[in-house]
Amino acid sequence: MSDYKEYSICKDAQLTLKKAHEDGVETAWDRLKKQEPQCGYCELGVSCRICVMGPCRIDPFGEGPQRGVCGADADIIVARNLARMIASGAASHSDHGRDLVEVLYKVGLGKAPGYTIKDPEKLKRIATEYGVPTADLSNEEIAKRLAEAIMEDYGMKKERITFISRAPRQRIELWEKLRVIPRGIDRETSEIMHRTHMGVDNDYVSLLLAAVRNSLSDGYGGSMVGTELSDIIFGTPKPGMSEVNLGVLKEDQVNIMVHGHSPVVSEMVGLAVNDKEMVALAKSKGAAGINLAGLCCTGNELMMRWKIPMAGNHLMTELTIVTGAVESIIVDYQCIMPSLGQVAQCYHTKLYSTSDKAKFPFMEHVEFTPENAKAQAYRIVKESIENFTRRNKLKVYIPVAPVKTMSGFSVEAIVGALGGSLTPLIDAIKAGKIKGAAGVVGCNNPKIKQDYGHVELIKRLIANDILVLTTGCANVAAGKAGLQVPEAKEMAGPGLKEICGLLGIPPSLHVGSCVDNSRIVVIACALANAIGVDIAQLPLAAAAPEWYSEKAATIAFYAVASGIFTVLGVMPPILGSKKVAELATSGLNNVLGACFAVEPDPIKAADLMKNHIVDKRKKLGLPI
Ligand code: BF8
Ligand code: SF4
Repeated sequence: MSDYKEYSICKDAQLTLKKAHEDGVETAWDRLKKQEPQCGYCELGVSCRICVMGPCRIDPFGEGPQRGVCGADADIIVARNLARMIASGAASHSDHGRDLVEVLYKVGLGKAPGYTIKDPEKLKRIATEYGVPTADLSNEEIAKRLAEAIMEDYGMKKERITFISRAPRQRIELWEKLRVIPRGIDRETSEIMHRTHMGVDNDYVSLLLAAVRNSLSDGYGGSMVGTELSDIIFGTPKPGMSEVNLGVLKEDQVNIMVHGHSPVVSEMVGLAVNDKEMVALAKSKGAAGINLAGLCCTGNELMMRWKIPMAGNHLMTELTIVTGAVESIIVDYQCIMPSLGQVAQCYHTKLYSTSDKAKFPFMEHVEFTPENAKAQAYRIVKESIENFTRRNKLKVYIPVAPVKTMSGFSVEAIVGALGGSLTPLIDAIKAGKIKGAAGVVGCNNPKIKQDYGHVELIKRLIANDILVLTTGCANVAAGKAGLQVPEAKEMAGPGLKEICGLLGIPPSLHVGSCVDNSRIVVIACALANAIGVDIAQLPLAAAAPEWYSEKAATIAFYAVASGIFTVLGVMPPILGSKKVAELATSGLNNVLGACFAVEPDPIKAADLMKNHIVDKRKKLGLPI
């Protein structure tokens, strides 16, 4: 493939992939090819290696074995594997959230130099939600007490996690009936690992309900904690302009990238690169300055708050190094390909891991803690500046010019843009100017042409007057395609165009990183509460067109558990059990009022979502 158009719709990806191959660099696309054909048993979810009586597999054609050594059939094996997938996703987000709790706690103790409380008003609001007193207490004392209260949400002292109360009454009653209210953030993940051990839960329905509870412990627990505490510590995002794609790299500057998910590390790097002494040092080495840019969700966190430019999403991470223009990449955790260090061997780029729980081949480990983060950030920035002198100018290739994009749509910012309440949005939905809203979220996956799923889907949704909210790698796809600037209203249907024009907002809103899917949940809950209906009655839908990650599976699960119809662009490994597949794609409707669909074609996916929204509007008696 000489022009690489089969791999990605993005010019920067196509051109840099060509350079990667000229430079002899292997990428995720190449490795996927080497893996093909991938294991059919695993694709169907019918292989099990939970214990060492196995590994076992079920013959999907009914001729070979129908039970594992322990006696588990396809339904049990598929449900157990799926539940473990959800548990891993929930654990990832929730452990990320826990790191924010730790920072908040240490800020309260005065043991986290460099970190402060950037949004004291939100600190007080969330403290009140947790029943923590705020009157006559310093911000630090409130921070400490709030952190302690949230720590209890992680354990088993409570009957239910705190933020679950944000859901509408009808939904909570349904969850109570189904016994899926999370009792503790860690408890539910731990329980799934227990249930799926050989010889514990062997009923596929019971396993899936436990997985639902685990996913809710993420959506209304770990992720929501991650979002709310990040806002308190680093500031609640406000809308503003920035830039996106590989063109954000600067040929004449020291380029430092931050990659991963937690803003705890990258915020301190942001502090260091703006230090006058560091800038002077960069100039003394012949650079015009220091350019900080993001990758993946760490990039989303920085773009949301500080409008730091974004170099790319998941499948761009290796290609970023291939530009030859990057002095360092500082990673925290999640979605960081273990190949990055190998790619960097061909260039001068230095890679740093920063978390005790995330170490990688060919990366230098510089451990960050709340106590030492500021000092460590300065150390790495200094080394990155020194590394500028090692850059081989002949190898530098920045393939495109950057594209403008808008970011920063926290719930507070959306309510602010609407003039202080959700009423104007509700009125626009009732009048049919906005037909409904859709979350378009998730990853890249080399099995799908990069960003094609996101961009085509979003284009069709907005053309049908459906307001889009994006998170994670979907943001980058939408941003690069010019869908997240106010001018993109021209691509929207007439009603959405009018509203976007009045408010000066894009028809596709960047609401944050993947933990910030909790912002979408908060909006859905607030809309349902304001109208007095359940979330499942609202004209809402969600999609993860290019998902790859266990975290995305968990997000999709808590979306459906919240009552939001969700379309997946990649098939989850469930087809080996007709019962599990049937439950996920239709049976859940009778249980949770929402279900999944799997549709790789974004045009058909948009139709499914549009039809669902029309159906919900009809049932609410709204004009179509
Ligand atoms: O948490 S969208 S590839 S970077 S998992 Fe990862 Fe997927 Fe990107 Fe953000 Ni979310
Ligand atoms: Fe095989 Fe059962 Fe062990 Fe799974 S748990 S590997 S199906 S024996």
